[in-house]
Amino acid sequence: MFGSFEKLKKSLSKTRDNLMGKIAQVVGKRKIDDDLIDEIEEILIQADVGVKATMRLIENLREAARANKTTDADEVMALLKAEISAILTRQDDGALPGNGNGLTVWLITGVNGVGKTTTIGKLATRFAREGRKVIIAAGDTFRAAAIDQIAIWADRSGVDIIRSQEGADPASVAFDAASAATARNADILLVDTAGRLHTKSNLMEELKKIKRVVVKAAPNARVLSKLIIDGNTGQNAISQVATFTEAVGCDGLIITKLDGTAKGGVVIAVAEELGVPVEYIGIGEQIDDLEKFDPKAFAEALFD
Ligand SMILES: Nc1nc2c(ncn2[C@@H]2O[C@H](COP(=O)(O)OP(=O)(O)O)[C@@H](O)[C@H]2O)c(=O)[nH]1
Ligand SMILES: [Mg+2]
Repeated sequence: MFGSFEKLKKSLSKTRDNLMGKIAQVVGKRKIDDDLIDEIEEILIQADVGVKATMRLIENLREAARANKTTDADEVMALLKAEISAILTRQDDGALPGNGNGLTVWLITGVNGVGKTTTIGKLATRFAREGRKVIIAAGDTFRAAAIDQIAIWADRSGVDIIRSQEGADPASVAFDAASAATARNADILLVDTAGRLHTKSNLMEELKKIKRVVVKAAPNARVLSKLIIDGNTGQNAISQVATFTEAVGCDGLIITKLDGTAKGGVVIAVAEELGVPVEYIGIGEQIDDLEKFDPKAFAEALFD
C-alpha cells in the first residue's frame, strides 16, 4: 500500500505543483481576504479543476473566511483538501467485472491516442492475475499496426485474443469475440476500438454497431462502455464524455497519462460535473502503471 501511494504521489507531482503548490505559495503568510481568494480561484481554474468545482471550493472558502474559521494558511489548505476529497468521494465506486456471474464485456472507447490499447493491456493483466478468464477483441482494424499492438499486449498479459485482418469490419471482430467469450466461459471480454475523431459521426455509428452485435452474440452478458480520457485533455474531457455517452453510453471513466501532466485537476472537474465514476487511472506506459482510482488517496497525494 505504502509503495503504491508513493508511486501515485510521484506520478501526480506536476499536478500537485501546479495546483496545491501554487496555492500554498500565494497563501504563504498572508491575510485571508478577497484578493487572496480571487488568486486561489484563478489557480484552480488554470489547473483544470473546472468552473463548477472551483465555484464550490471558493464559496466554501469565502464562507469559512467570513465566519473567521479559516484564518491561516494551514487552515486554508486543510479546508481545500477536505472539500476536494469530498468531491472525489461523492462518486460511486465502479463495480468489478466478472465475479463468476457470467460474462462482462467492456467496450473500450475514446478518441485517438488517449491510451485505449495500452489500458486494455494493463486491465487484461490485472484481471488475469486476479484469476479471471479474459479475452481481448482487436476491434481497431483501421491499421495493421493497431492489431499488432494489441496482440503484443495480449501476449504480455497471457490472455487470448480474437483478431482479424487490417480493414476488416470491427463489428464482425466484436461479434466473433463475443461468441468466443461465451463459448469459452470467459469472465471478461475487453473490446479495443478505433478512436478517430469523435466529431466524425461514422465512428459513433461504428461504435453503436459494435455494441449491438455484442449484445446479439452474448445476450446474457453485461455490456458496459468504458471511456478513456487523456489526463492532458483539460476541459474538453467534458464534451468527450457527452459525445460518447450519446452514442454508446458511458458506465465508467479511465483517466490516463496522469504521470506526465500538470492538468490532473481535470479529475476533480469530472467528478464534480459528471455522474460517471472514475474507475482507474493510468500513471505510466508500463504494464503495472494502472491503479484502481482511490479518491481519498488521490486527494491526499495532491497535498502531501
Ligand atoms: N505516460 C503515459 N503514457 C501512456 C499512458 N497510457 C498510454 N500511454 C501512451 O499513450 C500512447 C497512446 O496509447 P495507445 O494505447 O496506443 O492509445 P489508443 O490510440 O487510444 O489506443 C502510447 O505511447 C502509450 O504508451 C499513461 O498512463 N501514461
Ligand atoms: Mg489503439
